[in-house]
Amino acid sequence: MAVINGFNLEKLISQFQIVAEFEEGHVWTKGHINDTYIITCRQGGTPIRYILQRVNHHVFQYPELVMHNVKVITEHLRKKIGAEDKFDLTRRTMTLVPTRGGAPYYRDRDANCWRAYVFIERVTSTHVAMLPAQAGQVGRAFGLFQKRLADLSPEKVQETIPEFHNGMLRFEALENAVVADSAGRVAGAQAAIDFCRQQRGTVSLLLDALKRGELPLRITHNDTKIDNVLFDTESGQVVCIVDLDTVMPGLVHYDFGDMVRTLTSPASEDERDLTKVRMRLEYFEELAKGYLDEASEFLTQSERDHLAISGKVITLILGIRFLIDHLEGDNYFRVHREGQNLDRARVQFKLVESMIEQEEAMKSVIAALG
Ligand code: GN1
Ligand code: MG
Repeated sequence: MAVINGFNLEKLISQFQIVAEFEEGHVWTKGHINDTYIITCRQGGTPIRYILQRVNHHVFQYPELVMHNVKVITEHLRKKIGAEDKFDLTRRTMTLVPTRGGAPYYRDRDANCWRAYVFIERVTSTHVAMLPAQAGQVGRAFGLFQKRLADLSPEKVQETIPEFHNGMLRFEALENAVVADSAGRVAGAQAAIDFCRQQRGTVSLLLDALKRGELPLRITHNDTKIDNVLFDTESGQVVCIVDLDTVMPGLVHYDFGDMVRTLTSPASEDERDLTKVRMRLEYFEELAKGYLDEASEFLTQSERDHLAISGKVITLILGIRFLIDHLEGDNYFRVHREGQNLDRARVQFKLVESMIEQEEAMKSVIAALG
């Protein structure tokens, strides 16, 4: 199909430096924020695919900053990875296709921001780790990702969503959403709201340590869920890390914490059967091993000391964000059924409980790793 959701995909893709002829396009439904289309073109008789995305400008109010960051990061990673081995470079790092005028994005008449990436073939992704070893692979991949960016000054990238991980502000926003009750959903979410209030002290643990000067700012990915890692269909090895929209100055704990959230639980982010949701220590152990294999060479002692608590902080903050969105009528995270954001929030809170129960064990794992 050439026209979907009122967007002429054939016309849009022709704005980019592609010589191939358009064949078809369809919607890619994963991801909570941007609109994604997979475009197939033909070049010399061979199909070639691209990712075409409309950046959500409600979430990213300055898409040009996002695209500045993506350009800086992809170019840096390409140099770094290419210096190690040039084989399959456009599979092992994301490659932006510039517009005909050479810009990193195209703005349409309605001010929508569009970008095109080379499609990475022969890969799969998952939202749940299948084996502890897979958690180790992902930990290593993000450790390496941070390491490759460690020589890039954090000032080179912009803060695309200010205060993204500011738990205290998220907590205040939750209290405001409760008072406003704009969608009439507060009564049905009382237990979840109470849980957040009990955990109030947890939300700011990382930011407080940053403010005290105990943790350094680095360039981090900030959305390290397992879904954002592509695995080779044949070998099962990590090929590429995707979704660079929130790469910005941050704490390594935002990345490690989100990995603990998504790599250790056997359940989906929106699972309704909460008995399935828990933090599995054997997955945590492999994740920590893999991550530290790459990251120990640049982490400070204090950064290491905060790794074990990062999961509960990041998971709680995301739970609060899902809960706020539920209370406000699902304006931010895309939902596919009613109540999905509340389900997502509940899963996060159950995971936080499980992480708190096993906090000492997680600390021992990290300590034993050197
Ligand atoms: C959103 O769009 P997606 O799935 O990459 C969100 C992340 C959350 C994640 C939870 C900009 O990411 O912060 O951790 O959902 N991205 C933004 O699945 O808010
Ligand atoms: Mg994202």
